Amino acid sequence: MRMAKGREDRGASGGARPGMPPSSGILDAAFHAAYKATPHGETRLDRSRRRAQLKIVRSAAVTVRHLELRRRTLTKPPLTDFERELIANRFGRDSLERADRRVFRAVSRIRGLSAEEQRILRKASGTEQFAESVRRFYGRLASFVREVDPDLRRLEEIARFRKSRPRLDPALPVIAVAGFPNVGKSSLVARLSPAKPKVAPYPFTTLALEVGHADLGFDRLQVLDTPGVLDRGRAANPSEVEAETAVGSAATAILFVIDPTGTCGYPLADQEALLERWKAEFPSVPILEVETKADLRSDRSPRMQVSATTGAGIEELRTAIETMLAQRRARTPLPPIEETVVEGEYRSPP
Ligand SMILES: Nc1nc2c(ncn2[C@@H]2O[C@H](COP(=O)(O)OP(=O)(O)OP(=O)(O)O)[C@@H](O)[C@H]2O)c(=O)[nH]1
Ligand SMILES: [Mg+2]
Repeated sequence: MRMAKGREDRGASGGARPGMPPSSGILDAAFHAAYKATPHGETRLDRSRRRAQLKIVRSAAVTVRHLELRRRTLTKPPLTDFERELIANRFGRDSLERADRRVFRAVSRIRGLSAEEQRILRKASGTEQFAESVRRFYGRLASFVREVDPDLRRLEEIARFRKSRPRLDPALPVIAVAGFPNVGKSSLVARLSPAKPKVAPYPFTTLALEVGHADLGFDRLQVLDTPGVLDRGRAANPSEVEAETAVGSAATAILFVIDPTGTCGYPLADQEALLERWKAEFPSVPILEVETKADLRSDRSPRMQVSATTGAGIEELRTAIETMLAQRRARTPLPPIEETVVEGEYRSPP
């Protein structure tokens, strides 16, 4: 077992280099801490036994600390139900829980192994036995940690994904701006909030959720820009799945954006079909239907019409959103106070 000397930069990542398996950084840090053990003792034999004990205790402690740190990135702050749903839909149901369970099991096994080897060391009587104990422990420790490499990678991946998605405040309403690709959703989000999402004349410009905050009368509102959805069931790409998750799990209301001009590249009938499906699938979520790109057409429509380009109809749209949220608030009984604030449950975004 090689032990790295003199490398001090072993932070939370366990000194991992890009491309290396997570276990190699963790084990590197663990063996380095063990190497630095300087024992006290009356006799040479005492010191030798103590050195072996310290190597085992320290390498176990450092490994456990690193493994626990990886698990903690997903519990601090605690995952919201919406984040859980997003993760389940992106990485597979139970995939986070499975990885976490396996790393937790590795931690328990390492703790057990360390205690067992300490017992053996107490009874051992010669330097050869001490060295054998340490060798055996290092070998098992390394194999336990390597075994969970895929799980550590998965936890890292999920933590990165979580960090890159907006953290929604559960106390504030969320309006999900959704619909087919290229219809002008992001352009509307930019009109309704200070957010500056990317706008471009092709589908799938928005690939991930983004949030902007807006003040509407008494309401502070989270305006959620979502990727376009083509309504093709199982063939949906991860961005479409993300948009549907937001619509189904995060939205207080949906602002369904329709482009009737055809400039988005998708027929009106397909957009209407998606709208009908969502109405059926999410019957408790109010849907506000809006036709956009009004500057490109002159015909009338029973739906509200707006233009993100000229700003026409935007004030009316704000009022409609405000009215819808006020109606919803009037219908929703306030939860008991002790359920509304859970200490440490949520930290506002900076
Ligand atoms: N003329 C006109 N063009 C608009 C309007 N709103 C958006 N567009 C244009 O439509 C194209 C798509 O706009 P986006 O806001 O990126 O559309 P999106 O729905 O967010 O697109 P995806 O993120 O790809 O799903 C861009 O070229 C916009 O400039 C509008 O009201 N009038
Ligand atoms: Mg967009």
